[in-house]
Amino acid sequence: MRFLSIQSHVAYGHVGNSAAVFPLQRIGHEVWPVLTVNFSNHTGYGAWGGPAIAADDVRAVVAGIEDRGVLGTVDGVLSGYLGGEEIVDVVTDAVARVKAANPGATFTCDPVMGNANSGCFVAPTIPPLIRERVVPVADIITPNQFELGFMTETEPDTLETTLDSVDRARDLGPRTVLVTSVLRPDRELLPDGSGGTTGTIEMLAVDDAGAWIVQTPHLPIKANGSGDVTSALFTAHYRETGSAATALERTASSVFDLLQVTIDSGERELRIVQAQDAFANPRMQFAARQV
Ligand code: PXL
Repeated sequence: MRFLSIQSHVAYGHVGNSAAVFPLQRIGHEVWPVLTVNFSNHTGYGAWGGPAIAADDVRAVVAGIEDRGVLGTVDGVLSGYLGGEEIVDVVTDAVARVKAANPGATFTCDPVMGNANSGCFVAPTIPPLIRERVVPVADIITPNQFELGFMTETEPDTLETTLDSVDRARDLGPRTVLVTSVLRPDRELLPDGSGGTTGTIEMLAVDDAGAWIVQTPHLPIKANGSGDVTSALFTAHYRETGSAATALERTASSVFDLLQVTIDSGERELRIVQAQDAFANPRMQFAARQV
C-alpha cells in the first residue's frame, strides 16, 4: 500500500515521520513523507533547532504530488502532531484531494493533544480544531484515553465508560477507533517473572464488526514517538487485513517489543532500526479478546 504521511521530521531521534516511516517501509509499504517541521530533535528535550515548515510550503508539497497525477494511488493519509491552525487546513485539504482521486482511501488522524500525566501539551486552539474539523473527516482515529475524553467531553476510566466514549467518538464520524492506552482503575496485575507483579496497560480497537482489547505489561518507559509508531502500524495492518483484532494483536506485539528493546539499550530514543524484526515478524505474544 501507499501512505501519504503528513508529520514532523527530526534529524536526531524518532518522532512523527521519523518514527512512522521506517516501520511502515519495513513491513512492505510505500510512504510519502510530507514534513511539517524540520527539527533537530523532538520537543521533549525542551530545546531544538530548525524550522517549522510554513503551511503554504507544506501545501505546495502536496500540490506537487497532485501535479504528478499520483494522488489517486494513495491508500491512506496519516496525520499526527499538528503544530498550528494553518496545518490543520493543509491536512484536511490533502485528505479531500486524495479522497476525490481515490474514494477508497482512508484518513487516519492521531489526535495528538496530551496525555493523562502531562495534560494538554499542544496550543490550546488545537484540540477544538481537531475535534471539529479533523476528526469528522477521519476514518480511523488513534487517541489515548485522555484524548478520547477531550474529544467526547467525557472522562473514560473503566472499560465500560471507555467503550461508551468510543461510541461517542464514532458518532463524530470515524468508524474505527484505536484507544492506545487504556488505564482502567481496576486493571489487573501480572506476574513479572521474578516473583513480583507488574501493572498492565490495554489497547482497545472498535469498528463496525465489534470491539477487541489486548492487555500487555506496563513497561517503565515514556518514549516520545511510540504513539506515532502505534498509529502507523495499526493503520497499515488494519488496511491490509480488514481485521481490527489482527491489527491490534500485531501492533501490540511490535510496539511492546520496540519498547523492550529501547529499555534494554538504556537509550532515550526509540530503537526503531534495532527493533525491525518486531515489525517484520510480530511474535503475537498477546491475544485480543472480544469485549
Ligand atoms: O510524537 C509526536 C511529536 C511530533 N512532533 C514533534 C514532537 C513530538 C513529540 O515529542 O516533538 C516535533
